[in-house]
Amino acid sequence: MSSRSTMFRRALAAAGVAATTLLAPSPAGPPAGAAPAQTAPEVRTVASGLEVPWSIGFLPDGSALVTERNTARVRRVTSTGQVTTAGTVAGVAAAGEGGLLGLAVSPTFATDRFVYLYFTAASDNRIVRATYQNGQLGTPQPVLTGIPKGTTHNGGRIAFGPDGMLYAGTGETGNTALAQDLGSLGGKILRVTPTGAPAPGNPFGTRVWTYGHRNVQGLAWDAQGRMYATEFGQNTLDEVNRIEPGGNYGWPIVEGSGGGTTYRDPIVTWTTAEASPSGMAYLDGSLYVAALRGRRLWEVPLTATGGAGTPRALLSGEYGRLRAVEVAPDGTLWVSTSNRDGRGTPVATDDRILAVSPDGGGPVEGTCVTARNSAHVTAGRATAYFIWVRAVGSNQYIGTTYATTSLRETSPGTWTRVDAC
Ligand SMILES: [Ca+2]
Repeated sequence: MSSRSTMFRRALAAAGVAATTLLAPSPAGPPAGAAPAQTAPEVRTVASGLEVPWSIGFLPDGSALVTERNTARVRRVTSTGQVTTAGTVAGVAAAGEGGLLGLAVSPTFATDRFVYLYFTAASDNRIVRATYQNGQLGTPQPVLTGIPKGTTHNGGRIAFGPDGMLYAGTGETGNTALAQDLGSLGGKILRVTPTGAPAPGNPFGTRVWTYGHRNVQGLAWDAQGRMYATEFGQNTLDEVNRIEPGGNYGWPIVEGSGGGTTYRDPIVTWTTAEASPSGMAYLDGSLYVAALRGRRLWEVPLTATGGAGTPRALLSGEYGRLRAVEVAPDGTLWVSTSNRDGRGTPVATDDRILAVSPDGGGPVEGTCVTARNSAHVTAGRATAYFIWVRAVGSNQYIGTTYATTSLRETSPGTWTRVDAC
């Protein structure tokens, strides 16, 4: 049973509904208007015709800003798929794996209007920030320059952590020695203040948070604030790592596991053909990893202690190379294709942004759940409300009646009745 179904069983138990009730099929069947039962993810194409969309960042209005690696454009994509151009970033020198890469919306965007960008310039990789107002990107100002650049392994993912600090995944640019060199910004995960200074509490008193990385393009935090990063292996093993300050993640001495006490072992490894992992997001107890060469979206369920359960492959081969994944305000995952990056086989509509519901749609943890009572209205039981869940594997809806309208998850695993969503 998926984590989401488990969550709903927990929710119902918390609401005073006996768990055994869920084992009986609902006499009324699925609520009116419910989608047919399915175990496959539900996928909606949000936008098409983009060019190597590399990073997605959501604005408070629910739309997203999207970087395009080679054109250096920042596009705005609304939830209904309207695409406009917010601006073109000056100074981007796109070549090889470099170009306009990461994007992160300021956690205080409502007051400062800042959007942060990571790109490959003529002489380095750098982080800048620019305002975004009235649909237009302002003039970028440098935040952090001097990150080594190369034809390959430029890293490029940036994200604000739960601590309000800016994190960046960098690459060793093909010069493997940089990864173990604490004096270089290459082959690292960096942690800086919003103005680019070493963040307070960093393990070496510098901008370095962790080292021994080959090429980091995915950063995410779980609900407990634990940090994770993806990493491209060379020829054998890609990695998902649990990130702890000061850690040495082994490259180029160790690829994959086997680091002993000196190097941190990953919590997941894949062959490079199965993965080549770029972006990563956390949703509902799982990490989701966008795989380029692997042409799939990996779900990595997390254990209570921050380890990994058995990964599950989604969308295998269906959409080609996948680059970015972010949680949208509606609880879906927005995933970008990367089929026009020179290594893919694009179709006419590429590149695309997809909205993916990993468990086939339905309510999402963390949001408010409104019971749908139309089936019971039809059955003459208008005072009772109906909560439904989909039983993974059986293709059946299971449900029960419930005498209130809505539940809201007030803390992880704790659901509270509310009058309305
Ligand atoms: Ca490693």
